[in-house]
Amino acid sequence: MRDFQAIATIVDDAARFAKAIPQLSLSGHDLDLDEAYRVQAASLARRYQRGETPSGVKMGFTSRAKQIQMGLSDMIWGRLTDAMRVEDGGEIELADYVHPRAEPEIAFLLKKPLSGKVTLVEAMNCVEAIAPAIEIIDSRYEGFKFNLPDVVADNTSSSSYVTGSWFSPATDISNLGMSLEINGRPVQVGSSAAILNHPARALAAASRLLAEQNLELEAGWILMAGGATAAQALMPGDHVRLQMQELGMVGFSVAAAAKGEK
Ligand code: OOG
Ligand code: MG
Repeated sequence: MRDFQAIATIVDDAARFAKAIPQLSLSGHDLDLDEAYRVQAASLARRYQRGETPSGVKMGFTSRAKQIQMGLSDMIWGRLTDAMRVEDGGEIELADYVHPRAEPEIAFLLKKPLSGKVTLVEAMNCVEAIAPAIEIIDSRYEGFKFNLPDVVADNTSSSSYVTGSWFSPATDISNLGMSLEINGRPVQVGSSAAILNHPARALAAASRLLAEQNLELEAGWILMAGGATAAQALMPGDHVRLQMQELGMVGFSVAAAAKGEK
C-alpha cells in the first residue's frame, strides 16, 4: 500500500511554491496509472481544503503535435480550479511558476452534466458555449520531463487557463485556423482539426475517461480540449495572444520583472 497522501503533498507543494521536483518515477515512487490518478485526486483535495473550487477538466495529448513534443501518446486528463483562471488580458508573474509554457486550445462551457460513453452529438448537446483558450502548463518536474504516471500525478501539468469571448455551440469548430503569437510574432500555427480531428471528440473522451473512475463532467464546468500545437516557453515581458478563425482572440502577458527571488 502506497502513501498517496505523502506523494500528493510532494506534487502539491511543488505547484504551490513553484519549486521543481525530481520525477516521482526516478525518486522511489514508481506509480501505475491508476495510482497516479489517486495521487492527483489527493493533491487536488488539498487545494479544495485551501478554499479552491473545481471549475472543470483539461484534456492532454489530444493532438499529434503535443504527443510528439512530449514523447507520450495516451490521452490524459487533469482537474481545473477557480484559482487557475487568469482573466483575458491579465498578467501573470513568472515567480508563480516553475517553467511555464503556453498552448492554444478550445474551451467548452457545459450547461448540463455529461457522463459515460457519449456520441459527439450528445456531447455537444451539453455545451452552452465555446471559446478560444490558452492553457499555461507548468510541469513541476525538473527539465519538464516525465513519464505518463508522473504527469498524471502532477495534475497533467495544469497551472492556469485563459478563456476568450464565448460563442454559440452551433459554431463550426471542426477546422479553425489559429495562430499563437508572442510579442506580435506567430510562434505556433495550427488548426482545431489537430485536436482529434474535431475538438468535440476531446469532450466525449473526457466524459468516457472520467466515467472509468465513476466521475462525470458537471454543469457549469469548463472542458479544455488540449493543445492543438506544441507548447511555447514563456519569458519575462512576453505578450501572448491567440488568434482563432471565427472565435476572435484571447491573451495575457507575463510581468517584465520577476517578483522577488526564486
Ligand atoms: C502535459 C499536459 C498536456 C495538452 O494540452 O496536451 C496538455 C504536458 O504537456 O506537460 O495539457
Ligand atoms: Mg493543455
